Amino acid sequence: MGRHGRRVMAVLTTSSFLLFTVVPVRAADPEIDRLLRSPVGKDWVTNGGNLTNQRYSTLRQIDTTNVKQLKGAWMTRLKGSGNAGKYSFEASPLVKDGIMYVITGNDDVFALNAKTGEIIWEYWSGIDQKISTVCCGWVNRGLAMDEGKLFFGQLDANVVALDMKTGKVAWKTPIEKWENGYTITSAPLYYDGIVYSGVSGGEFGVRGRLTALDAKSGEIVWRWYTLPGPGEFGSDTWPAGTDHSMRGGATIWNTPALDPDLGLVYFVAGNCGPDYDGSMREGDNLFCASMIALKAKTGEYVWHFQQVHHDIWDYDAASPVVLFDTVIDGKPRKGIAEAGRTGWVYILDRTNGKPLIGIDEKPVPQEPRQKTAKTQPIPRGDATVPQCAELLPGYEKAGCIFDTFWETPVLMQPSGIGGTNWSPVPYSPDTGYFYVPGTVRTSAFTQFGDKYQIGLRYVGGSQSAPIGSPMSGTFTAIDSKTNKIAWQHKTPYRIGGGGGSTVTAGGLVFRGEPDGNFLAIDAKTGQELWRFQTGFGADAPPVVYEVDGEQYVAIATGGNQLQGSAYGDAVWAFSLKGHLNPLWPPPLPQTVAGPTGPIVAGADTIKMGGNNVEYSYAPARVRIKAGSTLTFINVGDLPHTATAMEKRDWDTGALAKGGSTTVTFAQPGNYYYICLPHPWMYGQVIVE
Ligand SMILES: [Cu+2]
Repeated sequence: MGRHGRRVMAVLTTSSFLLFTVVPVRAADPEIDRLLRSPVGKDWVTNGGNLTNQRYSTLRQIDTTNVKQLKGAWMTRLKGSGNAGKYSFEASPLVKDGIMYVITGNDDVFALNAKTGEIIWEYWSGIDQKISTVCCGWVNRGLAMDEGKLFFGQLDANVVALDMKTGKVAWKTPIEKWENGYTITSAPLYYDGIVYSGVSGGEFGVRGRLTALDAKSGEIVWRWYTLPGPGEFGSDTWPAGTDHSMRGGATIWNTPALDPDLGLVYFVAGNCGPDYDGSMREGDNLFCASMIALKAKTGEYVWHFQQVHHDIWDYDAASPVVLFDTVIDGKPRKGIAEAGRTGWVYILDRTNGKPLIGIDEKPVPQEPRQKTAKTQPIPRGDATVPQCAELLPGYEKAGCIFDTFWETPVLMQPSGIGGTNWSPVPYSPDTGYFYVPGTVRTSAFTQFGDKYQIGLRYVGGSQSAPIGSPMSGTFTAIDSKTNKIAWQHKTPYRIGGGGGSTVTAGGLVFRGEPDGNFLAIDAKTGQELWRFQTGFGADAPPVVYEVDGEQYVAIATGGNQLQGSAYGDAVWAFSLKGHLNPLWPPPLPQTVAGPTGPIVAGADTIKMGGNNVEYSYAPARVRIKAGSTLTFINVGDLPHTATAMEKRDWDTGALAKGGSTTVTFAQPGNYYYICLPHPWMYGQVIVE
């Protein structure tokens, strides 16, 4: 930048006329930078559409009057990449000059002809299939690009650049080591010569950070830790004289946004570690569950807003921040918003991090053993999901958001994987609405402590959904001027965990459903106008582009293991001239928590991670005689446990790939169990 700066200064002193021709050259990559700063048109060059993450396309060939004619233009299978139960396919494809680039849950990248779907080149990541520090499915949320390269993070914690023409590796930079708990799942952001990448691993006692890399060389330009070191700003929100903040999580699960006029890069940091045990980390614990603004060139701190103080519920911020401009009380304002797992949308002024509509600090229930924060920030407006749980048989207590828990399970809503999770939230300047997907699910929260060991899970408790409890979702238009619901759909399946939507100037919101349907909705009224069965879990955010004058809408359909949707390896593109018809519906996701499948009598072995479905027990339900012994064997890739639900009075402990152990069931009864690292894996043993 220094060199460019000097050149511009020199021009300034000689001629103000020349300034007009020189200023646009300030950026290293003029065309991509111009597209990133502009409303989204023909190309879709970054995960969120442009620097705002609005996912708003100005294309209007497909609109509310003709969307019923939409059909598949092409569908391409990506040669089996990421086509197994351990993967989620959540990436937004990028499109530039008629070529589509898409990355799968195995970090494999494909270039496709965006008009025909034909594969042009492929990059196979070859990542280690034994990465044991994956939190919530093998996933990659997308790519970034500059003039000639594609950028992405891998699950092995490398940031990689590929040549866009050939798919060959241009550079590869390790951010950290997966063995230490660090993985990358977010799509990076590219702008003005810099690649910004987050890091995941908040469940493994890591220290979160945003890393800025030189796009040309891959060198690290700066990194900003989301957890303050001793004496740094925010360190007084952690217990003095301890190193708990060094393993406090606050990882970055999603793509930053950037305001080039203010020169700021924005992002959100995730949950505190250990997730459910706050006993040793008294204080607000900055910068867990916070929105943060840094100077884009230097990484210097500018402002932050913490959404949840001293998080013990896994109520983190995982959805990308959205920048938008608005008028409030007659004054133009620069806004930023983010939808949290709490079910609220947090709307701030992006110049200073102050609430734009109003967020009030209010007293909340206290649990001294958890060192709970006295107050929490409560946004004015509406939540998109219920914030109180109902009492269920077998439990002593049900509570509302920010209620407390210790060793006895307490039912709460939203669950820690409820509200809006990783899914992006689009914003339409036409309607002024945010389109917010939400998961409705109850969790039984418990604390049981965890000893920190590098590279192992460090969560300090659990939050499984009770057996038989319902799971569903909401899709809500939130008015950005009031933070209130404009319209809302109840959805049959959980959403918000990975899918998300995109909105167009044609007045349409496009979004996938975990049951495979791809929908078009009237952005103003919420009315459903079109649906199409893609044949695979449609749990990725769609994109909109144009080739040779024809508008397309595309979505990756490969399922999402956390949503329980059917896996696959397909990309679909739709247009008004398309002629492909829908496929048969795939198996449906669960709407009730608990083990499924037939009860197998007399089984003696339970396979964990088998049948190409990593997060499963097979058979999941067995009937045995009292005194029988069951062998649990891990045939999957990740470490799994079988742990008695709630009471934890029997437990296989963590079994690595290939590991096995036995459990003898002496007493008749009905025994439910879960996998502690993956509490959405359920099993049942009926002992007679
Ligand atoms: Cu597991």
